[in-house]
Amino acid sequence: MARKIHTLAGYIYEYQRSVLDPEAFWTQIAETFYWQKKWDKVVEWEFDTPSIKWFTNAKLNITENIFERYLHTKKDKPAIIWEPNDPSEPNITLTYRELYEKTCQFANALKNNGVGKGDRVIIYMPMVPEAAIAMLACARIGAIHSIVFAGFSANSLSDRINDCTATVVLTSDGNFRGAKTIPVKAVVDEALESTSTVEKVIVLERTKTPVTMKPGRDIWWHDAIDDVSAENVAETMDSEDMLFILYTSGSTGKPKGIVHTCAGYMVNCYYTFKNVFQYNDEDVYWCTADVGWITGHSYIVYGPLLAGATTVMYEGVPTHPHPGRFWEIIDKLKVNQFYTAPTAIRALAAYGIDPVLPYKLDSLKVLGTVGEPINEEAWHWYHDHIGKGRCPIVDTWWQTETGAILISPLAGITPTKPAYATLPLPGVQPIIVDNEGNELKGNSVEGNLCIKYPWPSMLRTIYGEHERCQQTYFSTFKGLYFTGDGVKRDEDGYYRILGRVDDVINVSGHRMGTAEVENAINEHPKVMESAVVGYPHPIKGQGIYAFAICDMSDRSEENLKKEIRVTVARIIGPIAKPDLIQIVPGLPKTRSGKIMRRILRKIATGEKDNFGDTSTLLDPDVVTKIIESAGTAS
Ligand code: 7RM
Repeated sequence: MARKIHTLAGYIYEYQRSVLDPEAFWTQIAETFYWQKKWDKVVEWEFDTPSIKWFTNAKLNITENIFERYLHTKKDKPAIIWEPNDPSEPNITLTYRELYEKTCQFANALKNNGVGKGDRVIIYMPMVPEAAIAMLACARIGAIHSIVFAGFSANSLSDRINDCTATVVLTSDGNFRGAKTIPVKAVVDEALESTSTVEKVIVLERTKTPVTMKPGRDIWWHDAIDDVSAENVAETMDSEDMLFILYTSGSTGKPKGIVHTCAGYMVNCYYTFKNVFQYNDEDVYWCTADVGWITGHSYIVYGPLLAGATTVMYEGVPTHPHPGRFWEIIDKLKVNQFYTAPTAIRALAAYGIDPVLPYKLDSLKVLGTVGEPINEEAWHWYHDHIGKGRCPIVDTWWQTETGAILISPLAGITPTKPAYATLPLPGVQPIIVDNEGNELKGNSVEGNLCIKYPWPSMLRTIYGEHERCQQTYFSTFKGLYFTGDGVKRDEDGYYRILGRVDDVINVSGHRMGTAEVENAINEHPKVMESAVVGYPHPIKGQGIYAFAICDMSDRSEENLKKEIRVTVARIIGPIAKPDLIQIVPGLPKTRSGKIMRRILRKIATGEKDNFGDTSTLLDPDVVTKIIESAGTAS
């Protein structure tokens, strides 16, 4: 297997080599793939505009690097093991051959329904094998998939459909999530009332929830594939053709359509998967993310399948029907690598170790975390009670924008340190700068995390908004990619991610823009103005704290807060509902009208003094009033 690192010395050697000669380093990895035509140049880039191209003029199809590449040797190997929400329903295994045939068949079905290369296809589906099949089928024919997490509201869905002018939506009748059945087709119907580009909706039958099918527009998945051939010749893609768009929240109201392209994403996903998790051919690997997030794209579907791995896909939630469900699945499927989020670890740790005790967990070799900083307590609980002290924890730092893991231990090879993402992977050149953009050299420094050299799976643009891409990531610090994260490099040179330094809140590993939540709150007719900040939350990592100026004349406070939450769930989705709402008489503003979030963040954390310089405030009294009524937040 290509470029798999086996020793610490090997890591150090590869890292140095990757910095001294990045092109030679990435060439050697890329050469193990199947290319219809090889590249002219490895990388062409400049960060000012920005313009980033990897493997220029090469031709490929990512699905040929999953299927045609492995069918000879792995056709009967499980590609996906799907575990249903309800433990009494049988699980499903798809071998590489079966997944290949289903992908080709659905690719043909998409074509029959008018989808062609470059068309945008929205996937709004539960965690079922068909979600992966949908992604792969799009990639097969060169259609650009954009997955919208099925917990998002009709309004969020229609915004995304409109932004990328999608012509097809793939969905299901309903989704099983724990004890709930969510009627997702109805959400799609509502969303499509405010869109004009969608011609076809393909609906998978999953829950048998009654749905209305609009003639001419809506078709059942099983009808779409009925009698359709399972043979399909992969579309020829240019390295820089778009593979997918994935929307993520930013510091302004409108989500950004992060664009990833074919070749670089493929090479980088594969390389990081192999090395970080140290996957071996017989292993069973499980990432608990949802395919609606980047982690699901890169480390449930593309990374593992490009490595010929067996990847587990779980439909349900960690605590249903009991808080030992994850551990039960690990024993049942003999999972070797387990990758989850700190918020899930904290939520399960809150039940104590009783739900863990019935399970052996002896198949586990590697544990991983992603999505937010992990606190030391959760790290130790995971290490001791799940890994039984035997399994290295890879704390993987990366972003929707980076496409693949950038900073992380290599399991069992490089050292780990609780709460540290530790060291950059080969090919990754982090740099820490102060707020003026001066590089902070050496160890024991803290500042803004930037990357100074491109890596293959980095974002290329924001869909339809290249200027915004430049502004958001490449203008804060000239010549550098700015991550939006604060970071510390300790005395040993290890990186510890400190969290966002911009107006983004990380709730249970999901990024929420404060402006986006404020806009949603302000939709309530009784809200005049609001300001949203993050605050430390024992399970979610960060919770959402909303300060709102409201007309209270005809509502009880309790009812108004309820209504605000319903409004936010309707506009964005339940994940964006504020944990705490405080009705306030005013907001701390500067004379120029800017809300001083710094002060609100302190109040939300429970501080009563040390607000620093408040002399620039329009009305310093308002701070006192907010502090006095902080106890009413609920
Ligand atoms: C993969 C993913 C990205 C943001 C990122 C960080 C935070 C992610 C870690 C982390 C500390 C980690 N993509 N983050 N991983 N913080 N340690 N290991 O989560 O686009 O949804 O979020 O998440 O703030 O900028 S994401």
